[in-house]
Amino acid sequence: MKLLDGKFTSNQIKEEIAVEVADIKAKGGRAPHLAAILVGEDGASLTYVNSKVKACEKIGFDSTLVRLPADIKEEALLAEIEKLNNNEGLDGFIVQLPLPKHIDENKVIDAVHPDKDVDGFHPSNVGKMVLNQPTFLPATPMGIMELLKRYNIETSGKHCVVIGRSHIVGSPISILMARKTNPGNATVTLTHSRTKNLKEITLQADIIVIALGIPEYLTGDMVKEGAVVIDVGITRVADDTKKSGFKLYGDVKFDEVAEKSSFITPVPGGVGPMTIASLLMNTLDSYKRRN
Ligand code: BQF
Repeated sequence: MKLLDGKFTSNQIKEEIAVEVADIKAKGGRAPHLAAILVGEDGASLTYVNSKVKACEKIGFDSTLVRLPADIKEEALLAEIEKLNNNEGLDGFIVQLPLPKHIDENKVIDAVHPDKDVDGFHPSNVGKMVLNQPTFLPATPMGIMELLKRYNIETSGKHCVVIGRSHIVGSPISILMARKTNPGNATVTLTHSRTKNLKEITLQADIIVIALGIPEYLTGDMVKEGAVVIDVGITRVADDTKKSGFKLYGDVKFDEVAEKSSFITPVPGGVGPMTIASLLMNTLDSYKRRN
């Protein structure tokens, strides 16, 4: 088993971007600028958005965090989004998900201008992704593709089984893995909660991408010898022995599955850091498009 080290790889990418940013600034250019809207006080969301801001600082991007109360009205949130759409000094922004239940996530996604949609969630950008046109790819699937690319993992002609069909991970990664690109060109099976005989399917997988949010769901008996396993899950489970008060669990029973796999992502330090790196790459791309 070899580790797919997302922490290491994301640091490499951040270093590459930092060099470009330093070069831009040395030539008198302005810094790329990413903004994030955070609604409410959810602990995990706050951690995620803070690590995005911190990553910006580390590589020389400008960043802006817009914090809004959990009970903000939908129209008020849409008005904030419109302000960021019209802010010429911004290269891109994200609205941290999930949102409070009284807010329609689809309306929010539609409101972000596609040219500033560095999360790649707008229907127009999803359409471009499907058509293999240049666009912002959603950060987590993009990070997985980047990890596969940098570790030279062969995907062409391989059977990739995706577990979970979310709009954020499962659905887009199945599209990217099936596209006529490298990495890509895989034969993809997209499985979900209605799938029958999942184990029969995963046992045929050369590559498994699991994005369920169910701790340790994928066990050793479900994995073929030599498979590549990508664990997108990150669930916080209370743990008094930890300083933070919780431990992070992936969707993979790591020790069992590691024994069988050729490559596997750890949790933490696997896909998560690659998500952040991809967001930064999209922001730099947006900057270049605009300058
Ligand atoms: C790591 C996310 C579920 C719902 C909304 C590094 C992140 C996570 C883990 C991170 C995630 C998950 C993010 C690690 C952003 C990934 O070291 O393993 C970074 O910050 N993520 C998000 O913004 O929203 C989510 C998961």
